[in-house]
Amino acid sequence: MIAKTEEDFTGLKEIGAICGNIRDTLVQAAKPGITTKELDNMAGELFKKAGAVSAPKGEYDFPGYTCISMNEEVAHGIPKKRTIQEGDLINIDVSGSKNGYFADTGISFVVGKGELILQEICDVAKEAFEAGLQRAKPGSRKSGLGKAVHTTAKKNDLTVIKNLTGHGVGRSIHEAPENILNYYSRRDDEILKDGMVIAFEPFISTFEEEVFQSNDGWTFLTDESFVAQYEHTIILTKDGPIITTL
Ligand code: M1C
Ligand code: CO
Ligand code: CO
Repeated sequence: MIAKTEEDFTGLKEIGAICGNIRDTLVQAAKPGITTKELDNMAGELFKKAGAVSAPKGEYDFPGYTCISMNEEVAHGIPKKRTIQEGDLINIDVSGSKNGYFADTGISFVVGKGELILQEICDVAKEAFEAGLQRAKPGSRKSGLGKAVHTTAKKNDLTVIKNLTGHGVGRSIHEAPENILNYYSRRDDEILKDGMVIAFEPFISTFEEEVFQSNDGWTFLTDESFVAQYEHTIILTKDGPIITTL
């Protein structure tokens, strides 16, 4: 969407704060011994308390309030009776709506002490987000974000996932502009607009560049790589970006 009115900004910030808080609460609770289903139930309670609705459930009938992915799972992981252990790579992705406004945020992290490379991909995903954010300005090309993500990955001897993308958000969970890529494409000539709301979500990988879909119909998996994501909802304005999900 293009945010224009005071009401737009207030509504987007409200659901942004709700999703950001749920994300942080689940990250804090993701300790060895807890299952991803237990984490997801906490999110369900928090959505309800906030008068908000989970986007995966509300929009797609996804079997969970949030997407929680572990190790070989990259995205759209289904919360289940799988116990978290020290050293696991976890991704928690929280998206929801309230009063017709949507937000989307996610983070990958390592539980306790894990392999160094896992922490590294998480750090580089955040670094890639920050590099793209510098280019997230009205009047600039959308492709600049992907360029920044890919450059950051290559600088760190890592790769990007080419078949997962960021997207517009605001009045629904996935809307125009489509396909905010993790790499530069010359064909992508879209210009970012003042007030445009996007979910920017770089995916950084140890070496593979594509994920594939599990036969559960939801989960995106890797073969031999590990992948990290970092996502926020951003309102682009000429006075600088507003991150609603901090
Ligand atoms: C690139 C994996 C896809 N919040 C989720 C997302 C995922 N992005 O947009 O960040 C969507 C959740 C819907 C099941
Ligand atoms: Co998301
Ligand atoms: Co998203």
